[in-house]
Amino acid sequence: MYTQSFNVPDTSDDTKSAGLKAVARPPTEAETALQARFDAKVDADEKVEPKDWMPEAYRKTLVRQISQHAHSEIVGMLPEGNWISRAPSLKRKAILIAKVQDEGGHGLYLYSAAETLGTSRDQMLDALHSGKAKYSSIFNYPTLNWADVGVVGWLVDGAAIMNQIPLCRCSYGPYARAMIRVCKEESFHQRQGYEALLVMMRGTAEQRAMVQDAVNRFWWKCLAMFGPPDNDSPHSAQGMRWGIKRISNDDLRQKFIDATVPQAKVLGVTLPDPDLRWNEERQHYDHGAIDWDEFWATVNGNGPCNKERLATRVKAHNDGQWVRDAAMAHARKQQQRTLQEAA
Ligand code: FAQ
Repeated sequence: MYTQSFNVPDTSDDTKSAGLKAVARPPTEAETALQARFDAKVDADEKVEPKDWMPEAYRKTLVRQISQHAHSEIVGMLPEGNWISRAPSLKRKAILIAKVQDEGGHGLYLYSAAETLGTSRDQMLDALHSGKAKYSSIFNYPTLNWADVGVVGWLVDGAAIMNQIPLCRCSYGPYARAMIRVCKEESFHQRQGYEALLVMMRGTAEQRAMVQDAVNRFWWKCLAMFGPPDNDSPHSAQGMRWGIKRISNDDLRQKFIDATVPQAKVLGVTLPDPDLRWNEERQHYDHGAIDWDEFWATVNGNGPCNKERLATRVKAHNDGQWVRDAAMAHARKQQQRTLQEAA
């Protein structure tokens, strides 16, 4: 079932220097047995753990997805972090600080989960800072006013939860377990955003207009967060077969729309899609076309804030060098003390 995972390119120096195209060797008997055990585990819905044998392609897929997810969490701190010093009250400021701090924590759980697959945090951060690694498209759009902060909580965290709940059942144990706590925290994030918007909607006409404007700007970008349509999603079929992805991009997008339309009604905002209507036959909402050209331009580095986000992230990393140095010096001192006491 997963035999394509044996097609790992041969990178031996002999082959490369001879300019030959690598040909995958047939699997040995031992490898076939390991593969069969892995397949059976995935098919039985058991967890794959760090020390278990796994196909190289499965490992690579997980590192790709988990590190992208971790990067999204820490870059996702930036658009909201901007608003901590401008929050309208002490209560809102305290909530926002807690939320942004949670996102940093999610990044840490996720980097730790990816490290169990043999990739170091430095490697992952280098890939992010050099622009090679991806992070969620949504964080390349600006948060222009306080209503945007509420909408990020309601819609961006709402979309993130919809995508992440099935990941709690993902086949890789450390990722699945990290997602349980992440989802609980995201749920608080979504509610605080919705509640902040409810308060604004009970305020002045100007405040209501701010909320509507923020919804108009974020709605389509949130739908794109779920990734390209299933037919254009190169990783979906394999990810689903390996039990990493449980629900497809399009199905999750549909679930999000179906759950969000009634929330928008309660809030008193309209969603900016003239084609959005209930389809009795499908028992789902139909929706208009998503601008995938804009999505890919953003994913490929040309969104409104890509450069600014990356520059801020790199600066924060460089400014924090002294903290990492101090932590390492402290750890070395502790280790020496323990060794001296044991001697
Ligand atoms: N943005 O074949 P697929 C959050 C890329 S966390 C950028 O469908 P796959 C919390 C994809 O990586 C939000 N790139 O790929 C928070 C691939 O590129 P590659 C992040 C995207 O992996 C809230 C290519 O397109 N959540 O918001 C996007 O099967 C508030 C082809 O796509 C996660 O990462 C996108 N939206 O499915 C924080 C969840 N979509 O690698 C702060 C875990 C697709 O070939 C404030 N990840 N691409 O170069 C996943 O579930 C999956 O990786 C998908 C993509 C669904 C994102």
